[in-house]
Amino acid sequence: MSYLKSGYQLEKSFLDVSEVKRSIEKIFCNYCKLNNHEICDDFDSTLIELFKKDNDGFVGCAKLCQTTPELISLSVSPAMIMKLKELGLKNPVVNTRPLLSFSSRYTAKNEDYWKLPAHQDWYSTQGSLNGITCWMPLVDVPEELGPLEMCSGSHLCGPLPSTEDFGIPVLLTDKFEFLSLPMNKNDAVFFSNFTVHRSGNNSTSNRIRISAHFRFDDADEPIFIKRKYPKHKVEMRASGNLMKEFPMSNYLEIFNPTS
Ligand SMILES: O=C(O)CCC(=O)C(=O)O
Ligand SMILES: [Fe+2]
Repeated sequence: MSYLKSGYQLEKSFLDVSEVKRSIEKIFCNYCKLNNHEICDDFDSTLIELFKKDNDGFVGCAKLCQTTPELISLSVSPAMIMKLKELGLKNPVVNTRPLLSFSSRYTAKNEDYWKLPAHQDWYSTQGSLNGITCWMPLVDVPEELGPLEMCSGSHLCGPLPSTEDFGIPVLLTDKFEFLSLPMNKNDAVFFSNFTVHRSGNNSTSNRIRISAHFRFDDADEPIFIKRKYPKHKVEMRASGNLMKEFPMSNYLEIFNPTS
């Protein structure tokens, strides 16, 4: 079925994500080494242990992983831009910087962090009406890892009533049929901001479903232009000093390395 009819399109072997995965492993492993945290035989266990023992460290690493050149360059790669144009964005622009999700109940404080209920991305983007999300797993996602679940044709309903947390009321979701979409690393699924989707259930006890999410608008979409290109997501700077006891006396050492 075409993208316009189903509201999503799966692309097998779309882009190589191995460099992104490596950049993530490097950030977490360097952090663990420097802080004497255990590095386990497999990466997922290292993350689960870090989450348990040093939650702030886990969150810091996870956020930093979203800023690597490897990830950002995927989001603006020629193949990505070409695909967005093919799917109808005349003049693709980035809605939000790339996001990474580490989905597992063992690396989340509550369910909203790893298992999103049915929603449309529109409520978190609110850019152009033809806005598109590209979702790419960085690991193979078979059924037991909780693939993304999509509702074919749901984008044609337009914006549905939304609850505060961007979910849509259960009554409405009952009308939709969710289709589980197992994927492999390097695959990508592109979907309309109005396509209803939700997270599947990662039922494994020791595996993390790592995925990258890219969101785009179309600068040439006439209503987006008429709405004066509103920006929904605003990043705020925390006020004041982040660390009160920051050892400023060590500041010069970085310019005078001894090793
Ligand atoms: O990764 C998932 O399971 C869903 C993520 C999602 O839909 C979102 O961030 O909007
Ligand atoms: Fe979503």
